[in-house]
Amino acid sequence: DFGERKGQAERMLGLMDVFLKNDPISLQKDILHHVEYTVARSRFSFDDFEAYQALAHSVRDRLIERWHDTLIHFKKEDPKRVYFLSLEFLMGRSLSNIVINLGIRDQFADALSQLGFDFEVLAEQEGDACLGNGGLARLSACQMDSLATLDYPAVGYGLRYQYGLFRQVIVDGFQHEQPDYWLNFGNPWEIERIHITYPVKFYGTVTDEFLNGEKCKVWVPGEMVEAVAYDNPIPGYGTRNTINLRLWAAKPSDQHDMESFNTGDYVDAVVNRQRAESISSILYPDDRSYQGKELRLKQQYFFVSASVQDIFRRFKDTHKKFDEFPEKVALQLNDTHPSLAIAEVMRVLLDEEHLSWHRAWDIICKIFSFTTHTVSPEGLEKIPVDLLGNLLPRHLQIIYDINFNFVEELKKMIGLDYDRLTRMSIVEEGAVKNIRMANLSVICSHTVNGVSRLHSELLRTKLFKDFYDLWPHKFQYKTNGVTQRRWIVVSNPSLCALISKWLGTEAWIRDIDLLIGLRDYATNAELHQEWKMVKKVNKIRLAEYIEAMSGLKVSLDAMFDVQTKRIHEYKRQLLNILGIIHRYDCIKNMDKNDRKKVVPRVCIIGGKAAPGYEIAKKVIKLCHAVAEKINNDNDIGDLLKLVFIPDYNVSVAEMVIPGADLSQHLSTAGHEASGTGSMKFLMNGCLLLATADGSTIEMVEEIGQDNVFLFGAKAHEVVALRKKGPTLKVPLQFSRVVRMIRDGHFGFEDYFKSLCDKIEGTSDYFLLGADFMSYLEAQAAADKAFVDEERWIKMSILSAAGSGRFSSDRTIQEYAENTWDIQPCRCPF
Ligand code: F55
Repeated sequence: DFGERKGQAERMLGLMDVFLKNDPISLQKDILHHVEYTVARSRFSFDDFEAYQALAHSVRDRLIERWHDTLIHFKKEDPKRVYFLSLEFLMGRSLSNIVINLGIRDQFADALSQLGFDFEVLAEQEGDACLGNGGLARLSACQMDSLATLDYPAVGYGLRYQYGLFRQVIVDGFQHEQPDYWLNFGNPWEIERIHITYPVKFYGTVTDEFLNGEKCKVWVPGEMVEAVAYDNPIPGYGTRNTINLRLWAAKPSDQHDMESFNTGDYVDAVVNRQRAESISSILYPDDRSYQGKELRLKQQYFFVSASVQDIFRRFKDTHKKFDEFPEKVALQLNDTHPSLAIAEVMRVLLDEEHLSWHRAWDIICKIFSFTTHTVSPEGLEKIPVDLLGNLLPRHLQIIYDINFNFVEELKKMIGLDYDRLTRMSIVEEGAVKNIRMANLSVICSHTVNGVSRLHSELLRTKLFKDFYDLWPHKFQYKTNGVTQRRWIVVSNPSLCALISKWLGTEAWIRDIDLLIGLRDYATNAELHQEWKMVKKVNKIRLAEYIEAMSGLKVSLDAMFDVQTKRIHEYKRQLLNILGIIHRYDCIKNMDKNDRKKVVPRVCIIGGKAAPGYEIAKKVIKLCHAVAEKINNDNDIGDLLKLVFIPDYNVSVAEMVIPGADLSQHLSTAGHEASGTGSMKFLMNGCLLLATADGSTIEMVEEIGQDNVFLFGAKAHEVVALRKKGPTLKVPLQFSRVVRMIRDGHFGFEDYFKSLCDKIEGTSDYFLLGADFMSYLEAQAAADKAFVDEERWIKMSILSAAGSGRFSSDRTIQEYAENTWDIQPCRCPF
């Protein structure tokens, strides 16, 4: 490899120790070295944040060793790789996760304590990387952890947004958004690769030209920007494998701009160049609707184009024939957001590699797989044809050609069923013509995955029924999962130690199926005692956070009842709040004796509303208004408290979830594609109060009906209930609590009017009224179980014991075997 520089290379290798050492002295030297030379602070004066930075750099050095070894190993073995394309990755903090996966947490903690530092305190200094909205983005992060741990040859691709998801600040109970300039404090977890750049083209025109007597298309772009790679190593647990998450940042292009410098004003030209950077500047905070914004489309193509160029470069390094492409490349589309990759690969094969349409299309059909994360037709992405044609003229042509061929084939198969042809076409006709990205993705992928069994059923019978009838073999599902490394080992160290003690091994951290072994001790008194202690420790941590944040003191004897997730009408945070008002009203109307029987509750709600989502924002305000009233009512005391936790993100979740006794998952059945928050709660021994929706159905199968508080209409009943609509009777209790809001019990009655109107009369689309009694019954059942402590703890143990199926390790293994057809490629130690 080194060729003429062999002698030099040997000398260099001789100068380096084989690997960095992990004994306390080496670690301490290393940390102090980084204090002085990387952070550039004096060894005698640095604060906790600077200590964190030095610590992070020492960890990074060790991470890089393994990352290099893995990349070299992959290069040597040249296995088929999966390229995971996602516009969002919600990584949260990295330090603890990385040292745990590298297996050097205790060594670092010891080394630090000898220096007078507490590892946990320094870890708290790290800010979250919030390059995503919600479940979809956190799922990508969990799946990267599993891909690395299971030794799969995988590469993640995404965008390096300068501004992550907005920070939620609450002022007078209202949500305000503030920018998250997360890179302000530096990012030790990324490696800037200034030499790995690709030009990305936009706008311009397409002309027909002749090349060697063949007609071909030439795209003359009107704008060019440069994509620069930032690599984020992702370490596996219990393996040397450390895979790469490559995020692209936009920089002005040097080649293209020379013209303007020669012709125009120098200062103007420089200022104009800065505009290029705006492509990767901001994450769109909306997790439901597509607004047809040009910048968003530019982001999608920017990251797709850079990733595809990178994939082709890697392939061409070692391969000549494109027919081998599908043996080496699997492209996974995380929702439709990266689906321009289909047109882009097609374009490169046709226009740059000069393959025939037939050969190129054959390759396309073998490499793409698509996972959708939505249930509703409105959730499917559409791009106005005008927008696409202007920004990416050649891609629009290719999409039209794909569609033309598809529709011709379809006619042969189903005849001239005009309605069906119209529904299945990639192009939606109408006042504004749109490209249906979901149809494009389904047509061009060999596999379409749902994220839970119910979701898959809905895809087959509703959303993609026409396609399912045509190609039943394409449709699969992989029930989502979450990584136990982050959601138990990192976030709940006491539970982690307890599980390892009772199972007699730490092997469950890689092999989640072992967790089921806890079932054997579900009634063991000694385990019960220890289990209780662990929950208490975590409740204390959460209570301290609540007090520090809001000044509210909460009782540790109360049931900690949590609902944390993005705010959405279908997730029904409003149902929770109405239930709380009902509880409050009941307590107010009780006599002293009855009050003694009330099970005390601390209700905790958290989550962000999309900035333009008015109703969701009103829910947040209502929560605060109700909390204000209840928490200051002396009649109520510790019997009921309501807390809104602001700025819910990954690191807040790591603290909230282990401290929860009960968690709520209230989506109207048939609306939550999967739900992954519930899995994190389950793993932490938190009981679920939930509708039969998304993955919950499968969770109930694992842990048994008796161990979940299920309520509400089932998915098939929801359809019937909606049809009944106006004739539906709502319970008096429901009307009463809504009336309390309308009457100004909590103030702001004018502001809340539209919220109340949304759930009364014929407009209660998400069926809060219809499910209300059933919800109250489930809540009463939870109260009853909670006072029977032994029963509660048993249910809690059985919840954690039964959570194994919901590890992303299982999900990823299923993808590898049934969708991507890839094998593990383990880096030797
Ligand atoms: C983000 C951007 C856009 Cl443009 C649209 C949607 C989103 C987004 O964040 N979606 C999302 O989080 N979907 C969720 O995916 C989870 C993982 O599969 C599911 O568990 C959850 O049910 C689903 O709502």
